[in-house]
Amino acid sequence: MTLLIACSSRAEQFAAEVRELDPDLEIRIAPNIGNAQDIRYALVWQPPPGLLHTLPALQLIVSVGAGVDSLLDDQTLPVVPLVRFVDADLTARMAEYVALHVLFHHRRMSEFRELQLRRVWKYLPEPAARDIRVGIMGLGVLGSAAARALQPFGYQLRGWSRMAKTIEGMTCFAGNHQLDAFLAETDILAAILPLTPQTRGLLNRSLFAKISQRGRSPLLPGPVLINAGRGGLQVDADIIAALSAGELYAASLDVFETEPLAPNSPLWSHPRVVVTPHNAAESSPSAIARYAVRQIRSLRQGGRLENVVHRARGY
Ligand code: NDP
Ligand code: OXD
Repeated sequence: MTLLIACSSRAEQFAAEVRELDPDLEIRIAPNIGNAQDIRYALVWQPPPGLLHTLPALQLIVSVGAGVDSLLDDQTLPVVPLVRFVDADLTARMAEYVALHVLFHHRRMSEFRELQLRRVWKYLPEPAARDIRVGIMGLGVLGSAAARALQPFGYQLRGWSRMAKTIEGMTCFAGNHQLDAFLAETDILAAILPLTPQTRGLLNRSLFAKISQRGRSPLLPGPVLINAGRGGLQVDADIIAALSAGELYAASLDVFETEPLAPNSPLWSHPRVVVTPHNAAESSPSAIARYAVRQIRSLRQGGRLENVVHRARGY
């Protein structure tokens, strides 16, 4: 029974953690696969496309990421259960990220920071949280945790998902036919969607134009975009154009069309943009190892796997 760890980073760390948890499990680290027939399980993060296809006895793929878009892009991905990572610590970190950036822009911190650097003591009007509508795109594990984190501040919460939902304290919208209505009721938009063919490029200029512009004075100076889902959801150039045109007031971006973000991207230096290096919700190697070992044991014992990806849906 052999586990292959095929991760573009932290592979040795994962291996050390798994060894401690299950010393009987043989571990190989890609590209040192050995006899491919031995490998029953794979723990992966951005494995080379085609690699998993070369493992004829593979029974389970555990994704180090909560998002599995890059795995599903591999047309040769074996049709065995694919389990994505879901974890309380990761979820809490995403909720923190979203709450932090909603508060940051609501409280106009990029402007206060600029004033501070110029040693200017100046009051800027700030609306009450109860007057701001935060629209969350994606109401899964992470989006719903972000909503719970925002609730105590008193924001008006709006949510958008694929299937209709009822969530206490939130007005929920679902499907493409309700997207415009959702945007029209949103001042700060936080995207925590998976990247699928349906969501690719969704955060574009025409969508920004549909976000409520009610936020303009005396409320927020304009709509805010937060993207902590995937870079492929957004069109970087459209964000820059919308900021320049005043269609967006500010943005916090954790993910980009191309990562790392190119040194010459205007997003780095835009005064109303916060750039973070895809670290909204970092997952800990020990939690990942525990999770992977649990899934492997479950499979061996004929138990239920957790968080199995629905391939046709793409998440
Ligand atoms: P879930 O699968 O739990 O939730 C996904 C949500 O997106 C669901 O509510 C789903 O709707 C909704 N959704 C999917 N497709 C559409 C669509 N076409 N239209 C409307 N809604 C849609 O995922 P998680 O919450 O665990 O994670 C979300 C994403 O966050 C991951 O896929 C990953 O890309 C990203 N991520 C980013 C991290 C970072 O550090 N920046 C860290 C971890 C994850 P429904 O409920 O109806 O199915
Ligand atoms: C993930 C990520 O999908 O870190 O888990 O982006």
